[in-house]
Amino acid sequence: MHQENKPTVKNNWTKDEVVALITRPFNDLVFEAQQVHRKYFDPNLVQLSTLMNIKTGGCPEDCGYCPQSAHYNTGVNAEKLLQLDDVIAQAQKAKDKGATRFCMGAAWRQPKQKDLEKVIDMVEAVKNIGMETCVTLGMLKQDQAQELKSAGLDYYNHNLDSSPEFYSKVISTRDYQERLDTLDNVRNAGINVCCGGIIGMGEGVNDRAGLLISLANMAVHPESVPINMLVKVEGTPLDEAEDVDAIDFIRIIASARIMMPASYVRLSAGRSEMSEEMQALCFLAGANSIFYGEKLLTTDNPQLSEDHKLFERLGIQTSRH
Ligand code: SAM
Ligand code: DTB
Ligand code: SF4
Repeated sequence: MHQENKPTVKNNWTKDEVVALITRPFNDLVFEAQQVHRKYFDPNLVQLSTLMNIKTGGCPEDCGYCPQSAHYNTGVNAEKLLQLDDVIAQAQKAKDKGATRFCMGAAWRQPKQKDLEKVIDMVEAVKNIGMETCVTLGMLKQDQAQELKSAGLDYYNHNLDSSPEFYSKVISTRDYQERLDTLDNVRNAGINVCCGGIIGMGEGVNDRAGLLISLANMAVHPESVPINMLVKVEGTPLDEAEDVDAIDFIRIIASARIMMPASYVRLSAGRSEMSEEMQALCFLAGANSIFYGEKLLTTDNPQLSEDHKLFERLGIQTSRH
């Protein structure tokens, strides 16, 4: 980031303002997003994060999009927390392939103390091989966040997923405020916040605006903002959700970039279902990070060779260690 361009953090966005932003003429919206992007970032540089599911399935929460919820029959079976050696081997592989951050996900409502200690060992080991670390373990208490910080954790991912109003249509076992509380605990511990949402759950433009407002009106913007396009998984309540219009999705990327100018905006789940042209427009609209690796948590992501081919066609470089 260019040091001379300190971001002016606007955190009083109104619904009307953001709906107007999202629905501006597409060319005006994307042009402004790209201008903002260039003030804070190299426009031809994308950061690569690799995901690993360290604890699969059997989750007690009922998130309507999630293949790992125990409430739905999706063919994903519950497994135990992985062993440290497996995690180190995968992280080393990810580093060798060019990822700079390793993100470990667990299908938990919240971590038990005994499990947290094992995750802490993983964080320390991944840091030792010279990668940035991120974990997503569900709700976190203040002292647990502090422990992760002491272990050297760089980022904690915890998504708001949608607007406060739409959220309860998708999840009943945890409320919006509990998510905000976890995010406060992460922020207070001095860990970078990774927080975003999902587009394509049947929400309208007001809900998309509501999600962006919840993110951008935080006192400090999340350093990393994953924008996921719903991956429809058979057996989940959202399996039959209507497809997201590609242009509408790109509008959300552009709006996120304008509203959180100095944050990394990650083009997250759903890339396997996107054309290369759609991804290119997302990068033009200000996305500057992706999940890199053949798998997300349980679903498919593009092959590394496909990503490299696309980056080459676009003249995009990836962040170095
Ligand atoms: N269990 C933890 C939690 O929910 O806080 C961490 C893992 S959870 C799988 C992380 C995020 O993945 C969710 O908040 C959601 O935004 C995203 N996600 C899960 N299933 C998805 C799907 N089918 N399509 C797109 N995003 C999804
Ligand atoms: C995020 O926002 N997206 C990632 C990560 N954070 C943990 C997860 C996407 C999961 C997609 C469905 C799956 O593979 O199970
Ligand atoms: Fe559990 Fe996270 Fe999936 Fe919700 S999104 S069911 S909390 S793994």
